[in-house]
Amino acid sequence: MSKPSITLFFLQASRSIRTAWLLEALSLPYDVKFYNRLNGKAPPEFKQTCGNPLGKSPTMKDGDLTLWESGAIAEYILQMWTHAAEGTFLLHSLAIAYAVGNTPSSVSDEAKGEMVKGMSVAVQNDLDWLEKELGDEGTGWLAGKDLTAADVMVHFSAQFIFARDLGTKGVDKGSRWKNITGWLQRCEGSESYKRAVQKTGYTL
Ligand SMILES: N[C@@H](CCC(=O)N[C@@H](CS)C(=O)NCC(=O)O)C(=O)O
Repeated sequence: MSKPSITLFFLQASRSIRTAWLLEALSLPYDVKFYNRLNGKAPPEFKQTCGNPLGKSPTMKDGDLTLWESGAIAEYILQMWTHAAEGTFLLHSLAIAYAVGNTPSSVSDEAKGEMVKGMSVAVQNDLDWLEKELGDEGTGWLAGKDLTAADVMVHFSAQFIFARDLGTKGVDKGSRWKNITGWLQRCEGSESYKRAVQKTGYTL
């Protein structure tokens, strides 16, 4: 087994528990360098080795990158899916909605169809990636064993694409993207999602 690239510099009785908890929740492998406090402070060996000029905990290393501020560390850990929700899935699918909605009436249906077909390639590619990430050997959630912010962010994007058929026209979604279909149902069956829908009256 290869060595985890993440090392958490963990100071006892500190915000470091935030980072450890998030890493555990997401099932991400990491090493811990544990330090007890000395006179209530981080001990000198913590400050000398963690790589954080402020000498505060948590500090996390991912390969050559050193990060501190527990909020920034949490964002770093979650950023891939949270940004893909907008920067990948909705970017490509909304482009279709905007293009179709703004095509002049002088453009023939055939030309419009060709344009949508061309733009659908990116959406389908994105969905194939999501399908693979949710693969049969996964936990049923995007990052870790339970629902996380990654699911919350990507769920709307996938739900919207399927509901509006943006880039997915003519595809048997339940068969090509069966993992996504099951995951959407799982997300929508979660108690927190149901409560959010009930409280807000959300519908698509
Ligand atoms: N805003 C920072 C605060 C970091 C911080 O102040 N950490 C405290 C522990 S909760 C610390 O390292 N104290 C030890 C010291 O200052 O020597 C964060 O959220 O990570």
